[in-house]
Amino acid sequence: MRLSRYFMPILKENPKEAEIVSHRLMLRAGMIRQQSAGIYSWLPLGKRVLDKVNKIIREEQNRSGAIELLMPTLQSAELWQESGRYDDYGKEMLRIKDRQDRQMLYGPTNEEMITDIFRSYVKSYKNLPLNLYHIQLKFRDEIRPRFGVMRSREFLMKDAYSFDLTREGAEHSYNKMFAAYLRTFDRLGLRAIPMRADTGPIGGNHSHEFIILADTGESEVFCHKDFVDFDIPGEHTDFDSVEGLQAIFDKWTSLYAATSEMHDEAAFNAIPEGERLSARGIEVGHIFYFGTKYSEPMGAKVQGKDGKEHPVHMGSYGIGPTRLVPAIIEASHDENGIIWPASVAPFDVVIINMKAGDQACDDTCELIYAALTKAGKDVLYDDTDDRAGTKFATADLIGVPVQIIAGPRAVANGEVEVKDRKTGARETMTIEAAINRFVA
Ligand code: 5CA
Repeated sequence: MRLSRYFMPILKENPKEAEIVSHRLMLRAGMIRQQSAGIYSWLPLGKRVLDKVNKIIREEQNRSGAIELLMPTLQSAELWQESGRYDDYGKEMLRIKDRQDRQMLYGPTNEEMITDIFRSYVKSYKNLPLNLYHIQLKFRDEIRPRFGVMRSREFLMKDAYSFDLTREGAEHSYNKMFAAYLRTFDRLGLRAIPMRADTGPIGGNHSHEFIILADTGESEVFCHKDFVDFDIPGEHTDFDSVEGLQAIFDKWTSLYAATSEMHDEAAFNAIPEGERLSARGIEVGHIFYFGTKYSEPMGAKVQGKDGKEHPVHMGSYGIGPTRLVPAIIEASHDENGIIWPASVAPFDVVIINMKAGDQACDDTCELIYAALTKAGKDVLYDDTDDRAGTKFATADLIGVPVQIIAGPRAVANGEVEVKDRKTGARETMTIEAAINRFVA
């Protein structure tokens, strides 16, 4: 991508409305724009990161055996009357009437709709277990949308829904998502700790929130410090192994970890003082087991091995991709801007032409740009005629992991400078060596 032809509206001034660093940096880097309270557009740079986050989420959902579909944002009120949640949900739910005067709503979550899909097709235990997910916009009319896309009214959610014949089966499904979440957040460069959590309007009695420790987090959390160094399940984890997944779950729940709603002061104080971690955190995922709460009233039943009909045991599993982007920034930035983990960086590398219009600089940059693009890399080429200082500041702000800097002096020697955004380390090398770093 040539910056001269891209759309990346960088803000020079610090936006006044931004209270936390991720919000400030997302606005400054031209990643998002507020359209009305708590409702945002994702501008091209932000969209690139969001797509990479979603790709990792998808890969790990698929690896665990979940299957993707897509449900609509608008739902019929009738479905929610069946479960009894239409009246319970309160003002957070945006209610809409269509031209036929039918009551509709903008979905805040999809338990009812997925239960409707399930009951329409699945009749036998032989088709279980089943886990269906989608990545779709949700709307919750939060009283206090804040911190940009961290807590917005319209936001993206990956929500998965599992169906099993028995409670034991549902526990295995829960453990699959538990392990998939550990892997997902790790691949996003985050350390998320599963904590016992309150279930709120989703319901059920078995639930974990996945929390990233950050000073700007909205939740107060308490846990054992050792979680910070626990091993993440490997890519060859056997998701069909009941014992294997139970062992992962048991290990990751063996020490104290709870959000403030579930906090047990006495249990926490029983941990030796030096091993306690009392901090603030950002909830990036939340998983629930709620048994037959929806299947029973909505008639989602399957025939069991005994030939009788049984309401299915269900769980739901949410991740907030549009919250994850600012959460990653909260965890990874410095005074100059964002530092993206390579897995979600909007571009793999940025080429900075320090003297656009200078034949040697232009030729060198074009050569590198063509080679890296051909090698399948996402390359941003700053070919604008801005001052070098502005280009460096922009490259640091947008946080691309590697910068290749081509200035007249180095280029005259057939060289460029390669800068690591995270460490700031700079290395001068031949043009060929710079290319080979990515191609080899
Ligand atoms: N149906 C269940 C799980 S599928 C559910 O709705 N869970 S939830 O309410 O906990 O939301 C799941 C995830 O969505 C949260 O962990 C969070 O990452 C994200 N999320 C929730 N509310 C918001 C919001 N207002 N802004 C941004 N992300 C949000």
